[in-house]
Amino acid sequence: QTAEPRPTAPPPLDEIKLGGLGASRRRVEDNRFIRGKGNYFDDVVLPGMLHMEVLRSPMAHARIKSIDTSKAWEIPGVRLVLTGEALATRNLGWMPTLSYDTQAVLATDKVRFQGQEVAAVVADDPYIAKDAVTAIQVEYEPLPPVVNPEQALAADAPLIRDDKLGQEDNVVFDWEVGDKAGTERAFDEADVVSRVKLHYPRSHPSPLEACGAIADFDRSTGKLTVYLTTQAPHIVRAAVALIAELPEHQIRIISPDLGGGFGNKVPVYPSYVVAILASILAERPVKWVEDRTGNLISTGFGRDVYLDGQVAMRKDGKILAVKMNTTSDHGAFFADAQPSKFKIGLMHSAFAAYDVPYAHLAARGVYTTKAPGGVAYRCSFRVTEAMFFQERMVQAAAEDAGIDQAAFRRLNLVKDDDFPHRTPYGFLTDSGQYGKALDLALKEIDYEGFLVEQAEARKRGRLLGIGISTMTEPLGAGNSREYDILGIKMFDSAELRVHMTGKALLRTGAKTQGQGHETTWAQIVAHELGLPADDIVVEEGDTDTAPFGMGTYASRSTPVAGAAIAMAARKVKAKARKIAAHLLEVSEEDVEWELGRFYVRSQPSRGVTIQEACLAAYSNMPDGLEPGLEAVSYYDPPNLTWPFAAYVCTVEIDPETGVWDVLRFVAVDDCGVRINPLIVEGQIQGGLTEAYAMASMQFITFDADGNCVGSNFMDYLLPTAWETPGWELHEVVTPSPHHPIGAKGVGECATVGGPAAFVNAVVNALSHLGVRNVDMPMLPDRVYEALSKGVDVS
Ligand code: MCN
Ligand code: CUM
Repeated sequence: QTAEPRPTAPPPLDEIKLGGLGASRRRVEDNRFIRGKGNYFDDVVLPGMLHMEVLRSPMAHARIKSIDTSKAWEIPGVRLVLTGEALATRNLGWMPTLSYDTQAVLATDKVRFQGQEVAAVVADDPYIAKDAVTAIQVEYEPLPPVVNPEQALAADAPLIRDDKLGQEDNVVFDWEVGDKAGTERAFDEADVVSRVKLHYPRSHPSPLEACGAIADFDRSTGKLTVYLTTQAPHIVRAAVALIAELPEHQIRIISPDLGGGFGNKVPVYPSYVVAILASILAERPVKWVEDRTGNLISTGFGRDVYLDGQVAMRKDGKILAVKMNTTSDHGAFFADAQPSKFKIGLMHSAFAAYDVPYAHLAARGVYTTKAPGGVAYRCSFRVTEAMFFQERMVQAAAEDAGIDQAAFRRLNLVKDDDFPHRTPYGFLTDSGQYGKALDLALKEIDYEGFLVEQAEARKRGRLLGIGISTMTEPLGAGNSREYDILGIKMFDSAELRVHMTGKALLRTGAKTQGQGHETTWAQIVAHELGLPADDIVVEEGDTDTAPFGMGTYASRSTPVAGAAIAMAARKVKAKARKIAAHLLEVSEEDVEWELGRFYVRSQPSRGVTIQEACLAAYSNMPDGLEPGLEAVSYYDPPNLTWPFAAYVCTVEIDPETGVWDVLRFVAVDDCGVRINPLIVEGQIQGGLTEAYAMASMQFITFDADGNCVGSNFMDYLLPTAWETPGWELHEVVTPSPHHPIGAKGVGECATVGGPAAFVNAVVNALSHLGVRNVDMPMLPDRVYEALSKGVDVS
């Protein structure tokens, strides 16, 4: 059949009604989540499945003298007891980390942090496995613990990584970037130099669902299937292929619904590897479920970085240069998941929003007897630390120069006509309207009015403070020139299959953990093709079906996979256009497009809908054109996307107790074009809540013996609706010039930019008392000490 003219052209489709760009579409995945119908790895039950439990070290640092497993073997129902020694005979005692270090799978020589995996039991049920683990007898010879960089770098510090040939101290790396000579010159010429020393404490991503795996090796087919809590299934497949020396096509990693990730599910954990080996040995499926304490003491930490930061200025407040010296505590193994090229992640994205001519960063990483990790909890490869340090340095600099914080930022922020802007450490930012966002935030909070109120309040002994945080951050690694993990380039992918009825299946190399990809990805297709979003189903996380991708972290999904989706949809549209030309009996050049419909340029009433073109792809294709309507796109972004945020917070501190309350928090976010405003706001609210958590109550700390304090949710606090302030959200939209739909990432912005707003506010409330810093978490006793003695508290 061919297309008959209609009397008049149909009315244009309403993109919002279709669920396209800008539609606050309700999250489709919530249909199953709120009904308890989610499919988490713990819901998977395989025939003959065995259960694994891991024995963890009670000591932070100790030599293993012996491990006696005989009592565990005697317990009925025990199938396997594994130690590092048993693994070592298969060359699996150690595994590579994502940062080119090595990590013990099960400890053989020494334990190097409390909670380290020492042995594992596989049994008929989880209770037997737990009992049997306690029957394993390990004889330890204690060694001195090392719980911070100062101890690690002391002359008489014990050598933690004595397993590594040529390692003579506890230094992981020394890395520097920037123009050292230029920076020194600028400091020499400066009128004012401001200096702060800060610590960004260790935090934990604490998703509601901890980690786990079900490994299922089928000897008859040689295929290994692993249900795994991972944000990056294809990276795990590559790692397993490397570690277990299995061929890639025989490995299938399935990441089902995840109960939150927040970076916790990026690393490859020893217990994953042990579960896989156990399944190969037992020839049965083996399941490992991490308990809460195991998760809190041993997996995927973030932060733990010290800064000595300096800003050189002219006396009018213009920044001339910055110097940053960081020391990061990586625990016993350098296991950060981050681009290989950059030893301290993207710390050098600091000051990207400011016009700073010279900068130099010297970063030192050290080993301690603490759990590894390093990049997690909405960190975007240490951008969290970079922006926190930057915004704390900026506030101190404004104070030291005697200039109002808002005016100081206005003076130094990059101007609208200055894009693309080369940052002091060499990135190129894409777009922004920083002044507009800052002004909106200040207007909404009534900045001038608050300053008057604050001055009045001070006279009566009330402590009011206002804190600002303005930042742009790099989201969307990578471009393949600069970004790789273990040599695998950081691009991403989408595969779009359009069925004959105009319904479609979309798969990507990303992996949602709660961000709502099933909802938002369909909206991109709806925007590109005019198909209703409800007609598009989204699948992620199965390496046997999803196109190869690097997974979801560093808020890279929208910038990279999201771009791939638009490009795949455009390929589909290009083919549909050929089919439409055939149906309309005109040449392709005469075919025009409006949302959801092709029509003849000279006769707009003659057209075919996208659905009609889809049907024809299977039933009436032109000669010489392949049937079907599918496309795959691998997208290698030309640049990162650079969203901007201006956060302003007001607080009141109780001078009697040090308890501080957030009075108001205004957030202006510019993440370019918003695919789904409702989801974006949810991401910002969640991110601000995490920022508030770190600023007010969370840190993973260690006692002098290296015991992890914070092994449960009584000690490691999660803010509830009771403590969490109300967030006042506003937007500015500056599209990314290089992203196909102008979108920038947003998932981590609020956690990256948020903390400094709280700390700046508390410090501002105390500045007239001589206080320049209170380290996070700003627990009441710390704040009280600062205000009662007029001192910095770290
Ligand atoms: N979005 C949008 N318009 C934009 C940008 C984003 O509508 N301009 C939508 C996206 O389509 C997506 C969501 O917002 O549904 C987040 O997108 P993006 O910023 O691309 O971030 P990712 O999808 O890559 O998510 C990763 C990011 C990270 S790194 C952490 S950590 C984190 C976070 O997301 N973990 C989360 N948010 C989380 N939210 C939940 N619920 N659970 C987690 O584990
Ligand atoms: Cu660094 S936490 Mo997120 O990038 O998965």
